Order: sequence, then C-alpha cells, then structure tokens
Amino acid sequence: MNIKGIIFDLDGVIVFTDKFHYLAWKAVSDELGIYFDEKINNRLRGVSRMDSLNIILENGAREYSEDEKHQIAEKKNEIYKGYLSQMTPSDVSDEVRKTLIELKRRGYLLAIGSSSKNTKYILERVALSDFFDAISDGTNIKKSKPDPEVFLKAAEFINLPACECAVVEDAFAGIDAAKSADMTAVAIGDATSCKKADIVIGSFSGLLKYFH
Ligand code: B16
Ligand code: MG
Repeated sequence: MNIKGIIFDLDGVIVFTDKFHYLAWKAVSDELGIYFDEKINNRLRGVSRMDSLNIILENGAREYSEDEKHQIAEKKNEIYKGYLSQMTPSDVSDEVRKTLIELKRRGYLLAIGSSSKNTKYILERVALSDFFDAISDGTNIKKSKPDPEVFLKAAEFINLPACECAVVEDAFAGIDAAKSADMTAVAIGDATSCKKADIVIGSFSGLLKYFH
C-alpha cells in the first residue's frame, strides 16, 4: 500500500447527520402519507437527494411529476438545514478530531468526498472548513455514488493518482464507488459488513493502525 491521500465521506464518518436526514424525510413522507422508516433510511446512505426521494416514492400510491419531486426535495432540504443550523463543533467527536490531526501530522493529504450539497455548510458548523486539503461534494459532480466521480474529483483536487488514495466510507454505495475508482476502500459503521472493503475499522481511530 502506497497511500498518500485519504478521502473521507462526511455523513456517517466525520459527522452523524443521518439522524437529521431521517427526521426531515420522515416529516415530508408523513405529509405525503407515504410509509417511511429507519430501514428505508438506511438505503439512503451516500445516495444523492433526488435518488433518495425516488427510493422513498417507491412506497407512494401514485407517480410524481419532476416538478413535484423538486418541490418535495426542496422542502426536505429546508427542514434538514434547520437541523444542521443547530450543529456545533461538539458534533465532531474528540476521537475523530484527534485522529484527523494525527493523520495530517503523519503527512497524508486529507480530502472530503461526500454526495451532500450541504457539505461546506456542515463543515462550517463543526469548525472544519479550513482543515481539509480539498473538498469534493454534491456540488461538483454529475453522478452520485456508487459512481466513482466524487472520489476521482477529490484525488484530482489533491493531485494524486487514484491508486495512492484511500477512501473511508460508511455506505455500501461508497465502498462500490471507491473500488470503481481503483482506490483502497476502508469501511466503518454500516459498511463494515460489505465484503468488497479492503480494510474494516471498528472505530475512527483504527485508521492510525493502517496509515503510518
Ligand atoms: P444532501 P455522504 C450523503 O452524504 C448522505 O449519506 C445521503 O443520505 C444524502 O442523501 C446525500 O449525502 C445528499 O445530501 O441532500 O445534503 O445534498 O454520506 O455522501 O457524506
Ligand atoms: Mg456516508
């Protein structure tokens, strides 16, 4: 392994905004009279906003027009951003913060590779805006995970070939994306049961054992 750069997924790896996604999608689904639960929410990990909505609408009683879908997605995002606005630096654990600082000290280039269009706002809320060497997110991609685009862009932003990058992911879609990008895939959280992962870590500081 000749890894020089580490690309971090955001939701489920650095911060736990999945609970806010759940509450926002739940509010919107309840209003539409569409069944939604935590199990369905798990399928939305790493998936773009519109793809998430399409998954939720699988349980709808009718088809929705593109216009309606955009309005629903917009409403969900407004509710979601309301929750994000309450985030503070304490939403990043000491373990995550200390590990990131140590990896930087060891000389790794560190980037974010997230499907979220709210990435920069979230990083600002938790005081990590200036920490990473590059940010690749939902605003600079055309195709969402499991497509490798978000990670390939991150590698481009830190000027490294894909084979010198590792990706840390909590979503199956993200592990697939990392492997399609020819990167080393590190699984954490929900993704630890994904057979395609190259490395599995029980908690964030586990990275220090693999990246010296
Ligand atoms: P937004 P990640 C993903 O973040 C979330 O896991 C996924 O649930 C969400 O739908 C997606 O971002 C888009 O988020 O609506 O804020 O653009 O895990 O790729 O950091
Ligand atoms: Mg994630």
